[in-house]
Amino acid sequence: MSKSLVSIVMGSDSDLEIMREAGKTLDEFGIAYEIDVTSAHRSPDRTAEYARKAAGRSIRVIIAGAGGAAHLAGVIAAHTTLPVIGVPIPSTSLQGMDSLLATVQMPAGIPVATVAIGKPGATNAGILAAQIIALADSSIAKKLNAYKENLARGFEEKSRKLKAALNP
Ligand code: RP5
Repeated sequence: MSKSLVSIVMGSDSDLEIMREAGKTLDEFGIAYEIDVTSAHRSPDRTAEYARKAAGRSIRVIIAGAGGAAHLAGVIAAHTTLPVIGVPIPSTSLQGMDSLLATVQMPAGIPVATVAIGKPGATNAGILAAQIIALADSSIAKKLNAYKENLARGFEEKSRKLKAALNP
């Protein structure tokens, strides 16, 4: 089994359904990843250790998802120089606006690349992680080009169907 290049981590097991989308995306590019749960607030020592040791375990990018007062991505970024992508999870009555702001509003010096709330964000986190890894891996770069071409082909098909439906 190849070593994990991406770590997908989340603040609660209740975040898994959304964070699985990041894993599915990495699967499409054939990038090995690990998944774990750790909390900035409920297991702070474990979270710090997880972040400190990630680079030594072959990890190149960390994707961190959390809801509510979502400090997980920021705390992880404080303990590593690896790129950290934050996924805001809509898990409270504020529907992710709370976690979006908590994740994105990092102070200067500790960046977290914040993506959209929920599943689209988790998907994009997977793509962004692949793009970072592709900088030093031409086989992943080729797969990213194919992915974009496939997206565009899908719209040619949508356009053809729409025109056929409007002008039968
Ligand atoms: C956050 O609180 C987690 O990331 C999750 O989105 C939210 C609720 O967690 P649970 O109460 O479901 O464990 O820390």
